[in-house]
Amino acid sequence: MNERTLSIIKPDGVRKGLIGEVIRRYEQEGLKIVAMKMVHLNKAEAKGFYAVHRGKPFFESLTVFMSSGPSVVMVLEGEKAIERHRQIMGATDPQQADEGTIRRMYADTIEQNIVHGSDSTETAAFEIPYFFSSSEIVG
Ligand code: IDP
Ligand code: MG
Repeated sequence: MNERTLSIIKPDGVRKGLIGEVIRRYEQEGLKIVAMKMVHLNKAEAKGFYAVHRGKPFFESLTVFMSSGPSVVMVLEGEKAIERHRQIMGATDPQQADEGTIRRMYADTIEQNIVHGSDSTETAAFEIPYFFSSSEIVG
């Protein structure tokens, strides 16, 4: 099934100069970029995006981190794009992530793990319009 998923290169990925690396990986893997922009989330926007995690012990720290600098947000499109992107990203904790995944290669901690990816069609349906209107998505 052709799907769309939301990717975020988180503030740590931007600070480490990994925008190009991550985008190159998506292009190599055949995930088509159909929308892209830079954003600097404020705290309220970070809380809204991660509302599903409200109440968890890491929520406060996560939203401070996500609002600590600019991010790159993208919509990726392709066959099984949600699952394929999750595989390319690797597990949430970089120490648990498979060899060759973005998080294993570049992430320092379970919190500062370089990339975000929608985990289901339902999540993608919330996350994509959180950043993009339909006219900002090409194709
Ligand atoms: P995911 O990004 O792999 O889907 P989620 O469980 O949805 O992982 O968590 C969202 C984000 O919250 C993670 O990417 C990471 O930045 C942060 N996070 C998740 N679990 C922890 C934790 O145990 N400690 C600190 N931060 C965490
Ligand atoms: Mg998640």
